[in-house]
Formats: sequence, structure tokens, C-alpha cells
Amino acid sequence: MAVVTRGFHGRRREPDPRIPPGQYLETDFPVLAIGPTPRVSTDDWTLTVTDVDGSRSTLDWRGLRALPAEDVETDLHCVTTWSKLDTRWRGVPVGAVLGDAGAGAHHVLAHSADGYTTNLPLADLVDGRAWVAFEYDGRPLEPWHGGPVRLLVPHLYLWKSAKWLTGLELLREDSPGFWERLGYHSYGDPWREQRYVGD
Ligand SMILES: Nc1nc2c(c(=O)[nH]1)N[C@H]1C(S)=C(S)[C@@H](COP(=O)(O)O)O[C@H]1N2
Ligand SMILES: [Mo]
Repeated sequence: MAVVTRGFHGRRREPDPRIPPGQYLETDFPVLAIGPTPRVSTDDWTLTVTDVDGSRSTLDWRGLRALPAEDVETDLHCVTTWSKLDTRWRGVPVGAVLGDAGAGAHHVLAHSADGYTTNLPLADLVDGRAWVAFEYDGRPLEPWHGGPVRLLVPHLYLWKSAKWLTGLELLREDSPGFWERLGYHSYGDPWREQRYVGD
């Protein structure tokens, strides 16, 4: 028995190259939010894109579903130190949602139905690195995970993936969101452990 136990622990000690530093492997899907889950129906859901000149365009559920969607399989990394591997999503690439908007913009502030905001460089949202997601694991996205529609930016810590997404505000200059104003890192790369300001 001792030999089996040692072998088992020995294997578990090998670092998984897909788990960033300071993270542990989570098999559940924890729920984290600053407040109660807003109930947003697909009939009511809209996404407003505000360009740097203040011009706006609004997409509703039908408009979103008319855009080409993709299946995405990716790992998630939360700053509270859990990582979840091989999660399956479906969504529209953010670039397709932005369309012609964004000339002169360098950053984006994402807005959510619960008042949450988070800032990202525009470059991190385009070129197939981020999605406006509406399915998780083959089913409509559950309300507690941000349904009907959330942002999915898997290469950054999960706080950048705004749930209950309602707005994308294009900005010439960076402007901190909810957690970023409270001392979290403005970029949030899990592979460089950018958890807090100064990391
Ligand atoms: N609108 C909104 N989006 C949000 C949050 C929130 O409170 N409100 N929390 C963020 C944080 S801190 C994390 S870790 C992830 C958690 O996503 P999950 O609940 O689907 O695991 O959502 C992010 N997106
Ligand atoms: Mo988080």
C-alpha cells in the first residue's frame, strides 16, 4: 500500500504546465460576484457599443445571434487561485461585435447589468482572443455565470470576463474598472501573476 500511495503523490507533485503560478486545479465551477445575480432575459438583453466620439450602436439578442459564432475550448484562471481546464463555450468574437467601431481607441471599459465594470486593452479583445459568450458546456449560459451573455477573455484573470454584459465603451485612454480601482492589476495576466497593482 505504501508503494501505491507514494507513487500517487509523486505523480500529483509534478507541476501541470497548464496551471499558472500560484493557482490550483479546480473541477467545480465556482461562482463569484459583487452582488446578487441580476435576472436578464434574452428579450430584454442589449449590448451598447459606445465609440470614442460618443456614437452608439445597440445590439439585441437577435442581432447577436445573427453574427457568426464559434465554439471555444479554453482554460479559466481566477485571481482567487483556482484554475479550471478545458471549459467549453460558444460565443461571437468581440471583433465581430465591434464591427467598424474602435478607430482611435486603445482601451475598452466593459459594463454589466449589476453595475460592474472592468477595463481591457482593445488589442486583447480582438483577433480571436475574446468572445461575447452565450453558451457554456453546450447549454445556454446560466444566470449565475453571467447569462444570458458575458464577456469571455480567457487569457486574463477571470475578473476581466464581465458577466451580464451590457456595454462596451471604447476609450482613447485606460480607465480602471470596479476591481482595478480597488487595487487589482490593470492588465491581469495569470502567467505573470498580475494580481494586484505593482505585480
Ligand atoms: N458583472 C459582473 N461580472 C463579473 C463579476 C461581477 O461581480 N459582476 N465578477 C468577476 C469575477 S471577480 C470573477 S472571478 C468571475 C467569476 O465568474 P463565474 O462566477 O462564472 O465563475 O466573474 C467576473 N465577472
Ligand atoms: Mo474574481
